[in-house]
Amino acid sequence: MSELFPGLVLGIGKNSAWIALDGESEPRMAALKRMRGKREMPVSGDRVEARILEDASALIERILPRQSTLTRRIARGRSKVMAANVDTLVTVTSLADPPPRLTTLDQLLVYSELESIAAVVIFTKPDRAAPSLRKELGALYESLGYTTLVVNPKTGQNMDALRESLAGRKAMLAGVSGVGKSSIFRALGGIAVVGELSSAGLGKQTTSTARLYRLPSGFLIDSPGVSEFGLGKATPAEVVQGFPELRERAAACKFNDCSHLTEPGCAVRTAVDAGVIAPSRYESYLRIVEMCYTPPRAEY
Ligand SMILES: Nc1nc2c(ncn2[C@@H]2O[C@H](COP(=O)(O)OP(=O)(O)OP(=O)(O)O)[C@@H](O)[C@H]2O)c(=O)[nH]1
Ligand SMILES: [Mg+2]
Ligand SMILES: [Zn+2]
Repeated sequence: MSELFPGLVLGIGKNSAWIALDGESEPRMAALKRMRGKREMPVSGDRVEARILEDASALIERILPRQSTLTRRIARGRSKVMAANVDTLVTVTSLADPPPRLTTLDQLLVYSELESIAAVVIFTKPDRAAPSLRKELGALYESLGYTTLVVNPKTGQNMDALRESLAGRKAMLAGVSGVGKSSIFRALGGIAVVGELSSAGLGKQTTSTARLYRLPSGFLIDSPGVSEFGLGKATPAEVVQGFPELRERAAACKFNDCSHLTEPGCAVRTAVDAGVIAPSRYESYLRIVEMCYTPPRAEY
């Protein structure tokens, strides 16, 4: 039989995948091998071993063990693997069109904190918003310790800085539709392997399947909609762990099971009232708790 070549999965279709073999720049369409009647499904970011077939397409023989997976939490504690070997979540938020959705941004940051992966905060469309907004949001997320950049993929503004901060990272872009994820991906020189892989009916410019751009010693995945990143069920205590500045103060609350909602002697609310914690961050905490938490039913 022919030789096996190592490669990287760029994107997934129904019964096939796009892969880039190591050392090659052109992606190849790859079929998946049937294992005991079932196909073992690779995901973007997977390392694989493949054979090259006569028509230059490939056959994935083996998916190598994953170092980590990025999962989407769905109902009843189940989860779905979205990507493999990702170590950085690159959140993208536009300053205008659509207006910044800070709860979504904060939810992605909570996800990265709970999954123990790095997060980068990107703001796009500075040309469409007041400079004061750019400064205010940039300063807020910078102060929380996140690498924060304002970029314009159309003019190239700060794209070199972004490329630099992604070097060596295995990253995935995330953000709501229309914020500029694909524009960033293209401006960095991403390989667009949509075509046969895109699922119909989502609007022609909307990304419907993960795509991937290989960086020197890393990669960047352009992901479809942010709705994929639900936090599932989480208690207020778990959500707090996703907010570094809340987590830091929660220890000083009067009750050690304080949910920071209405309890007296709450150090988190004191810090919000004192202007030490940004109101928008506390607002996000409240909304995320509301979305994620169903209190245990009272027993009668
Ligand atoms: N003026 C301006 N327009 C931008 C900027 N970044 C992106 N755009 C435009 O915003 C629109 C949406 O960008 P996309 O890159 O398709 O957004 P996306 O996040 O990939 O959207 P989905 O694939 O639907 O999730 C496009 O028309 C881009 O040209 C920017 O910094 N300034
Ligand atoms: Mg897109
Ligand atoms: Zn509290």
